[in-house]
Amino acid sequence: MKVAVIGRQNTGKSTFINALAGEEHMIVSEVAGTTRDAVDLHFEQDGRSFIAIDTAGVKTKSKWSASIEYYGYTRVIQSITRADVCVLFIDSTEAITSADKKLAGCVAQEFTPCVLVVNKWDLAKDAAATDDYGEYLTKTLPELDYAPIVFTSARDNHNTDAVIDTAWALFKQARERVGTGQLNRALAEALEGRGPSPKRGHRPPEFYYATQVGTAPPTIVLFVNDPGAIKEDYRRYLLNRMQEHLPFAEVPIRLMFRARRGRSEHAPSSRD
Ligand SMILES: Nc1nc2c(ncn2[C@@H]2O[C@H](COP(=O)(O)OP(=O)(O)OP(=O)(O)O)[C@@H](O)[C@H]2O)c(=O)[nH]1
Ligand SMILES: [Mg+2]
Repeated sequence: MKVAVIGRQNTGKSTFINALAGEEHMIVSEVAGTTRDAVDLHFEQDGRSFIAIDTAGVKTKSKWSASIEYYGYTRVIQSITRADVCVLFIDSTEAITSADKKLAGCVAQEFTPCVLVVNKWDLAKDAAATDDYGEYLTKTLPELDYAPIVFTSARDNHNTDAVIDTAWALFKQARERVGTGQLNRALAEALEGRGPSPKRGHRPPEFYYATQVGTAPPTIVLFVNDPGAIKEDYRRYLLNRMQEHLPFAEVPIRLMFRARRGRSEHAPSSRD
């Protein structure tokens, strides 16, 4: 398992990796921008081995530089695509900024499972309850609403193992396969709960059946009469129901719509 540790500058990413290692491998300092390049480190935990990638923190936008690369996103996106799971570090002593939101967007776009780590909790825990903070995160980073949240104090090595345990759970979850029976029961339930409304200029949507065609990310193909007829809000509704009813509650699902003729005209064959 490859884990990319990403986040804004100074959120405690290198401190976290040192805590895992039990040694000072990475340079840590209060100066923002301490880590300059992505560094891979190998770990063993409970007989399982994994690689953690320490990345350079991204900057919050400032007035005096217009260059996109200046903020460090391109290199972080490379680490995200290389990783099986992302660990997104949030500094609990500061408000969520546009840089955090942008990173969350990048992770969601790549379909990489993500652990949200609320770090420096030793400094914030007296001011906020974990439930309230969790709600705040879900509201400010809605694109990662499925991502589990872990509260840590990397400096004190508090709860750092829980981050890796959670990452392992997501790694496994993203590799689950569901049978066609279970999948189509979930689809039928979703359709029953709320039917799709027609889109202007298209025939009314009809759903035939669903099948899982891939893992990591779990990829589900829905065969329909007309993929263009499905509205974005209905796609999101289906995605949420799938997340609820399938063993993919905490990882992103890729949902694809494909056109095919109706059941009576063309029954699905085993080659599908
Ligand atoms: N109180 C407290 N301080 C922390 C915690 N974790 C990290 N720090 C401090 O935060 C500062 C930044 O830590 P780093 O680990 O260098 O942060 P980073 O995310 O690697 O920063 P860049 O490499 O610049 O992106 C250091 O002074 C750490 O000692 C924590 O859990 N609690
Ligand atoms: Mg660092």
